[in-house]
Amino acid sequence: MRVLVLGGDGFCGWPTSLYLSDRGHDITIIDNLSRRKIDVELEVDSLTPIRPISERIAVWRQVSGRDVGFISLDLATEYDRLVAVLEDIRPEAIVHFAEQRAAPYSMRSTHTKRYTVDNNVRATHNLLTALVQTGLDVSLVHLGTMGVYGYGWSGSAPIPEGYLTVKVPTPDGELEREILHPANPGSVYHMTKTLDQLMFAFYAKNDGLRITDLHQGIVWGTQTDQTSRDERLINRFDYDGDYGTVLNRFLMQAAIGHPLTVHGTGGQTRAFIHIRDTARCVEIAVTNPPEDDKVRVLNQMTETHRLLDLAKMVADAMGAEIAYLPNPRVEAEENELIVRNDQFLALGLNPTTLSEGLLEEGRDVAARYRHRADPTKIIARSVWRAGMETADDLMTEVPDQP
Ligand code: NAD
Ligand code: USQ
Repeated sequence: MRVLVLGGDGFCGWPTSLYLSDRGHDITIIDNLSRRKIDVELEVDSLTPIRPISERIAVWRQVSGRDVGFISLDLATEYDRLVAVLEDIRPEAIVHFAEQRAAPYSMRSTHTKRYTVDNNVRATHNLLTALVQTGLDVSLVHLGTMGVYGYGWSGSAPIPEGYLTVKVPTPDGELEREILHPANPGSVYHMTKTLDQLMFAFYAKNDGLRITDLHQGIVWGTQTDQTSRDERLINRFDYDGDYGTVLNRFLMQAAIGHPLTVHGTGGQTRAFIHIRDTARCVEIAVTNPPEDDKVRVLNQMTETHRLLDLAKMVADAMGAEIAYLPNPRVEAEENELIVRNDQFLALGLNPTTLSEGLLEEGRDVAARYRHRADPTKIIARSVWRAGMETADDLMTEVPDQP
């Protein structure tokens, strides 16, 4: 298939682009390289030495014999160019990864809140109107998040895949209705993903666009079979307090002898997926588009874990200590999380789990590049609790230990 990968230079987009290319799809990446620019702004760098996009693509051609196209384009601000690119390439499928994706960065300041909403909402809406304007018959696959459901809202009831059946009282009894699961975002970033959902529902209903929204859990791991073929293809590894996600942060922290930074008691339960499964799931979604004008929602996660259990697992395996830090976020201290992912399993996903030795892969990557780490960037400095402005305000609190 001819596939456009929007955000194809990022942590999920790069390995997915190579995976799809390796599987015989014809890939063009669109990216404005904003993620690399934010690293410059935050004065941090990927733990792994990622190469410029042109070099990445040239090396992939050398090792695979396959071409991947690249177009530098800002989806949020370059609408006419987007339409021209769509008309030129005439993709059969589009994978949309191109949003500002860090919750802490989105809560860092008034500027980053506004940037995250402007960038994400405009990027998604521009894409939808461009698809309507060009009239292309495309299957759109968007990377959403498990965080649209929020945590703890439904207690121990399993989280369904996107929709909930509710009973509405009527004068004569009650009616059953299927609604989008109530949105319960925990950050401005997560809020943009809930707005994306509404835009998808509207354009699917009104214009018949074929859309799949993947509600993805926290991605961990670094390498895939494709990115490990040459060091110059290596994927990015974020460890800083804004962009580093929890499990990769724990692996990196253990590798450099930093205590594992558990927020609060570590009673938060979250959904996880390995980067290899991200790429597999995207291909499954691209090749199985919805058949009608209802947005197809799939929960893209393979397992759930309590953060403290993860920290203990990493601490035991690597000899690290655990630090219980005051939580900079506004979130439930503890929650249960049971998630349905029946659709991906039925479509053939064979999940990669934490117990399959992949923790060692993460540990090896973290250990190999630990000399590149800047320990001053580890503690989360974005504080979104009312009355607290900096991480220093937060450090005056002594959290309860479990
Ligand atoms: P990332 O920041 O590494 O990659 C996003 C890419 O999109 C970057 O290369 C960036 O330059 C590009 N981009 C952003 N705005 C753009 C714009 N306006 N125009 C063009 N390009 C733009 O993020 P990631 O971790 O690869 O996440 C990709 C997607 O998956 C995001 O939408 C994110 O919300 C979702 N997701 C990620 C995770 C995770 O754990 N990383 C989990 C669930 C969902
Ligand atoms: N946490 C710690 N210690 C840390 C970092 C995080 O205890 O050092 C905690 C956080 O307080 C939170 C949990 O770990 O309770 C998850 O944090 P995270 O930064 O790993 O993940 P999150 O902010 O939820 O965002 C990430 C991606 C985002 C994606 C989301 C999927 O950055 O793009 O949408 O995971 S989900 O969480 O399922 O919504």
